[in-house]
Amino acid sequence: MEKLRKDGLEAIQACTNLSELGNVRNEYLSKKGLVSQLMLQMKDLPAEEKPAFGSKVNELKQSLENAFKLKEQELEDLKLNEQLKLGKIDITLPSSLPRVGTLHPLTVVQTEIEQFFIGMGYLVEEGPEVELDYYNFERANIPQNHPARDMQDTFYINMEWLLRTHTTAIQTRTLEAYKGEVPIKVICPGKVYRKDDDDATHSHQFVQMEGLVVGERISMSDLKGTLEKLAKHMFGDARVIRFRPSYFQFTEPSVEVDVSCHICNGKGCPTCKHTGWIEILGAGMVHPNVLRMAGFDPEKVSGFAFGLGVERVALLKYGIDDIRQFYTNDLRFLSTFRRFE
Ligand code: FA5
Repeated sequence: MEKLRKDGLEAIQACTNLSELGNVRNEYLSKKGLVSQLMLQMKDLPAEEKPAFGSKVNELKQSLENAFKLKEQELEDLKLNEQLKLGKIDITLPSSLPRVGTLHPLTVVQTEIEQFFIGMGYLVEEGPEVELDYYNFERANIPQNHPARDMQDTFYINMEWLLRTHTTAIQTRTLEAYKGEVPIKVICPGKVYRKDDDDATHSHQFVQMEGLVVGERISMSDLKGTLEKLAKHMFGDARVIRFRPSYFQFTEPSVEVDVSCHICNGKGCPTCKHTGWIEILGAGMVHPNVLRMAGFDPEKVSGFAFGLGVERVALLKYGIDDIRQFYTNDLRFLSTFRRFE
């Protein structure tokens, strides 16, 4: 019996993994194992020795059980440590960055222009894209059948409704809403639509931003100062701007404002159609007829207005050579604007 105990304990200690330990357990403690076979010898003993023999075998069985349990725990710990070593996580590795979207460059530029004007006390006004002919043209001093309508080739829905061709439609609505009260200082952003042929600087749908200031003694020099400040804010001092006399039915006098081309620096290239300049906005002093139609007395108040193309500003600001890039939703193009947010 002592030899069995010694051999058993040694066999248990010699095990290096749980499967070997299982085999040793079977050999010693299963139903037909060595300890059970020892029990069978009891029937050959005299009756008085049987209890002592039985309790010795039980004690042997118990000590082997204990040794198995301890060894089992030891081998399980070993296995777990090995697994931890294999699957070790290196917490010093940099984590992978989640994909983050970006603001669209036109949104970035629109917001920047809005912030510039809000900082000068302007309010933001919006209006409908499906607009009445009345607000888009008539209230802008462009009556039915007037040749000035040809300046903006229009998507008509029916005789009365159209897709607005300029944000001047928001200007005429705003003038009406103020019911002759001054001062008015608003900025009106929004999408506009024209049957223009798409090319590097033209799109059939684009974003305009209208500015309107009406009050006592508002003059052309207020307009000029405001636009010069805007150009410097958006493009820095390196770009040059110029004012050209122009014609709009709803302003008198009227100007167009160009910025020197960012691609060729004014020398002439396909982007600026070899002129060295890119037109960004139209402007002028609000026509007395427009003021009168909205209930203002042009003898007492005056105003300036301008309408700029947000895409044109974005082209210049970021040195992009084709306006169509803004609408193709190419992620390779859009993701380069993350740094501008
Ligand atoms: C107008 O739309 C006038 N309503 C602007 C205005 C407002 C003048 C208030 C006076 C007072 P114009 O058609 O020039 O004007 O357009 C204004 C600006 O929109 C242009 O200077 C240009 O920057 C941009 N623009 C015009 N057509 C397109 C086009 N097809 N694609 C992209 N931008 C355009």
